[in-house]
Amino acid sequence: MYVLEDTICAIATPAGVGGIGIVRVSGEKAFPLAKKIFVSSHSFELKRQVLFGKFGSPSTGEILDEGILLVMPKPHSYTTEDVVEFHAHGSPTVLEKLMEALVSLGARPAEPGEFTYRAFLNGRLDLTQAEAVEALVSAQGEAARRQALRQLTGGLAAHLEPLEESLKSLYLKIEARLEFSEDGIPLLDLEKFKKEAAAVEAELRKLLESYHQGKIIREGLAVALVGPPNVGKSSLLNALLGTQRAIVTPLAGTTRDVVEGEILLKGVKVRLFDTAGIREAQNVVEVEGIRRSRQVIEEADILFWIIDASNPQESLEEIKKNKLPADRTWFLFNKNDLVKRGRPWESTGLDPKRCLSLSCQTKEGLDKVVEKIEALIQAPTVGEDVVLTSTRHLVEARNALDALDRLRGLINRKESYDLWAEELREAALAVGRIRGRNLPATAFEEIFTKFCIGK
Ligand SMILES: Nc1nc2c(ncn2[C@@H]2O[C@H](COP(=O)(O)OP(=O)(O)O)[C@@H](O)[C@H]2O)c(=O)[nH]1
Ligand SMILES: [Mg+2]
Repeated sequence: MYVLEDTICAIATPAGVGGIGIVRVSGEKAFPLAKKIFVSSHSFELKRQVLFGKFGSPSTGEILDEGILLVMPKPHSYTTEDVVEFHAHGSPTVLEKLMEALVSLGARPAEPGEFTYRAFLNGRLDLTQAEAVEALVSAQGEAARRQALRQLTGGLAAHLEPLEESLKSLYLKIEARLEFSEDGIPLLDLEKFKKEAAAVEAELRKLLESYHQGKIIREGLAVALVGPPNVGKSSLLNALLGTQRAIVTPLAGTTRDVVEGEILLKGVKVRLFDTAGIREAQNVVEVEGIRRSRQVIEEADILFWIIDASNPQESLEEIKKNKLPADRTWFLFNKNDLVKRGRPWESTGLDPKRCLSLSCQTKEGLDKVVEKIEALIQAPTVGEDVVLTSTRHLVEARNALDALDRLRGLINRKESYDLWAEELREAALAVGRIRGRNLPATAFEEIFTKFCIGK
């Protein structure tokens, strides 16, 4: 894993040509190295400052570029170590030369995420915040940016802290009664104890539920447009995208493959999947197309099962044949321009609350479909957008909940305190691990190596 004593350096700006390119250096030698490379008429000492001058090769003395040097002495830097940044012209050649110069003087090219790892180890960020750095860098869309920033500024950490504290205090209550059982410690107020444990459990459960929403914000909401052929799935995709993305024809079986398009709603990326019509396939291509449709049905967050309002029979039969997940499925009656006004779902047996009527041709009702998607990008369930954002968080929150669940069983069965203590300890450790406490070194490796170089 990362060697912490090394002075590390990396190009922090993206590959390619740009106005400015930044090389970042952190560690003990950052300052002496900068002194050898930075050429300026001013002498400079180790204090927080911005200097303009030339960058020279330490071996040949050749000038590589001119630019700005940022000096950030410890502990007031990203890593809390001595940090310098060379702001040069954004030329890959210049930046490579600077890197060569730094390495020749004893710095080491940084591994992905190594700067953030140091910030974490030195206590400037907890693990949820460190993870948020990467989430923010790769955020697509406004909602993902906001979520990452909230986590970066400690939103999740602040939410977890009191939970961990409560679990620890519950643990200590039991632990005290374990060790000094004879010492006249007052009897445990069991009702109060159970109430406190239940409160933590409820909070954890809310956090767990927030994971799904967090995922939607980060990765987007997947909406599948499914149904039999010729009902207007491709037409709906095009209408929602506002382009002629998918081919539309009066022929059944036009769409053979999954066609994907993206829109942004409420700052969240919505991924729309137009699929091959589901029916008895006529040939091998269609068989494969329908197989892919079914896969999309499995994986999508939302299913819009589309029905031709002027000819609903085939669609209704297919609904019966296909096991649609009731909690994710909505029924869209399309082509309402061809039928008389009213509720086309009457006498179909479908839940009216799950039905919408629209026309891709006249665009009537399309706004209702958009509103439906927006409503499904739910309002946050916990506090101010505090959400679990990674499967790592999810697993640990589940571990904690499982332990509390077992604890409840132990209490009900009047099992001994040492078993209670074990579960409470496990729950507290699991919550702590979300923030990076008590984790093995290999876990960090897994987290930080996903970062970009220079971050
Ligand atoms: N009248 C009417 N025709 C539509 C509407 N939506 C789609 N169509 C027509 O229905 C046929 C099949 O449409 P398409 O989008 O290819 O259906 P898909 O097979 O489900 O993808 C095409 O001829 C479309 O022009 C609508 O709202 N009203
Ligand atoms: Mg189609």
